[in-house]
Amino acid sequence: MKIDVVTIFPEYLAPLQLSLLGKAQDQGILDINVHDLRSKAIDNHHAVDDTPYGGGAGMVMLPEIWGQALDPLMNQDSDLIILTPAGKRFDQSMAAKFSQVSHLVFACGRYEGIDDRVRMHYEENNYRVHEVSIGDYVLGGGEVAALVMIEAITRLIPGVLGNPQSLEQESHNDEGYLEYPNFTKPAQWRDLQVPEVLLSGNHKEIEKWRAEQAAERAKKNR
Ligand code: JD2
Repeated sequence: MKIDVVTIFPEYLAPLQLSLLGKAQDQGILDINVHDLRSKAIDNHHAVDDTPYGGGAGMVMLPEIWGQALDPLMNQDSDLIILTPAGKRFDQSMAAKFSQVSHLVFACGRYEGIDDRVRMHYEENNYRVHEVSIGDYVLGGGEVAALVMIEAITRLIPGVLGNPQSLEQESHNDEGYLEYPNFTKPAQWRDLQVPEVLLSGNHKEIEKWRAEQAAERAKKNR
């Protein structure tokens, strides 16, 4: 999978070169490139934003700068993801879908976001464009959201995650994650004993207990 990220803060995306993702890039499974939007700025003070038509607070990112940055990256194989608090909520099923595509381009805005004609232009020209939000809280920009999405998406690609068996287990429940409580050595820690059923070796009983615990947790927390 090829991933391009466009931002005025390329340093924010430094973690993409670390640990598991860095290794996947060395192995050629992933190819991640981060692009500095400001390198496309036109005027003398390299402005990337201007005041909003219609008035209101803050600044809006200039469409021409975004066009210059995105045009050379986009092709028929590309999915453009525009991060915005008003986007469709990112979840595990969206991560699974995006893990199947060949090229993702992340547009990370700042200020009050990107002139909406950028979205309109790439939609009009038949590109696949997705406005996405990672959750109902307001971030300062799209960079952290892109990091979250890239980690959730790329760990579903074979060879990126260290342990493929845990992916297989995840796919057995429809939310895509393990919801039962976990325990490891020692069998007693301080005053707390590991639940006896987990030491029993009775796999049928263990599976039943874990399903009950997962249901209880979901009821309490979700
Ligand atoms: C962003 C901002 C509009 C106020 C570009 C915030 C996001 N789950 C999420 N929360 N916030 C964002 C996000 C994404 C991109 C931008 N801002 C700041 N925009 C109103 C503040 C600018 C996601 N994904």
